[in-house]
Amino acid sequence: QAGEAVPVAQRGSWTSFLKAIASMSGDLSSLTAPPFILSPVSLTEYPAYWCERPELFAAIADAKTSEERALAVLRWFISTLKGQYTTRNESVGSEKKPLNPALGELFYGCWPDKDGRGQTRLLTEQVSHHPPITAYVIENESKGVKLVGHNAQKTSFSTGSIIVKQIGHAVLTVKLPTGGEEQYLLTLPRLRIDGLWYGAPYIELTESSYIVGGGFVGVIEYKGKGYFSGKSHSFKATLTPRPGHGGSATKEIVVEGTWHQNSKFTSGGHGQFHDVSMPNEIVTATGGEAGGEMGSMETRKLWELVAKGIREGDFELAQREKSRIENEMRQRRKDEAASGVPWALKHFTPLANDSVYEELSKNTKIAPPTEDAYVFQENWPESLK
Ligand code: HCR
Repeated sequence: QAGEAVPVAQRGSWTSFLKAIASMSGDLSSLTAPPFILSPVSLTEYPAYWCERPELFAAIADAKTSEERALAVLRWFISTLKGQYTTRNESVGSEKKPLNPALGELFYGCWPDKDGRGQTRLLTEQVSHHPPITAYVIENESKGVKLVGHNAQKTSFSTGSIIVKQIGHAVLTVKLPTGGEEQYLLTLPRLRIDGLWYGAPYIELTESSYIVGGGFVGVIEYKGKGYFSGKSHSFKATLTPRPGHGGSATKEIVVEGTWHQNSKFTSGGHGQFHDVSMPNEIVTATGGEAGGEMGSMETRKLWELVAKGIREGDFELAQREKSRIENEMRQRRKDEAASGVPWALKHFTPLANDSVYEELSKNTKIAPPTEDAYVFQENWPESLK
């Protein structure tokens, strides 16, 4: 019998959903899940989690030395994790299954200027439907800080948990006050989704992710309850100087703590390192059409009625609208195949190999040696210029 968090009428379909997950691996985005676990938000909105502390993103540009900059990059990165991996639990009680984006789905938004930090803008495009791949760019132009990345997920099932391997990476480019720029390669942690049987899924991060650049190799190790500090959401980040790769630092820096709360230096520095007890700042969605209107492929327009159905508990409406959108997309793909003209992406150009990834991951434990990239075409909509 499935757990208490599952509405009685949906326990059968929850058990079937879990059995379907257990017997497949790869992409579970297209599996039909029971209504109680559906999120009204599409995965194309998730890149906004990278910038819910826009002042920390801007602060990367204000660092004076490469060591300060590497610490600012790490601080911003660690401070995004609470939003990326625990906000759904806090706001709606558990992790939910996001809407599976359509090819070409778009999301635009910004965090307006405040206290001289400058405006940060966000643009997301679903660059593949099968497998789902989301590409994004986040930029604070006035500060000269820009993040370009993409991500996909490969899921498997192990001893009652869903294991999510994140595929993809991001490159952060920072303009230096002295001219020139520094680039950082960011890889993504592995996720374990627990609490499935009870119908209250939650995430723990596992293994390691990397931040390489500015003369440092940063390794972030993630552990749950019973490791380092014995607490959930624990991490230990080590920044090791990389001679010959820029920067003059010689000492190793270590910070430890819990990524959804705070951390402190345990070597190479003193005091508190990060603290995310202050509320985060959610993105202001902006239409990408003339006058800031939303076009038909913009996520909140495309899924408007599905989201309304899920939010208001009208699952018939949600299901009917979801089927309508999926049928329209299927028809679009058939028409493209018949005409020989494939879907044209609006903002990104796919590239089979990323030279920045290849260069920065050399002589580290980052694998594989190369990855795809999605190159941003620098075509921000008028509303975000
Ligand atoms: C794994 C996940 C889809 C992917 C989501 C990602 C990895 C997307 C990129 C963001 O930067 C961070 C992020 C956060 C989410 O926690 C993660 C989702 C959690 C659940 C969802 C599965 C596809 C849905 C599984 C269904 C469960 C809830 C039963």
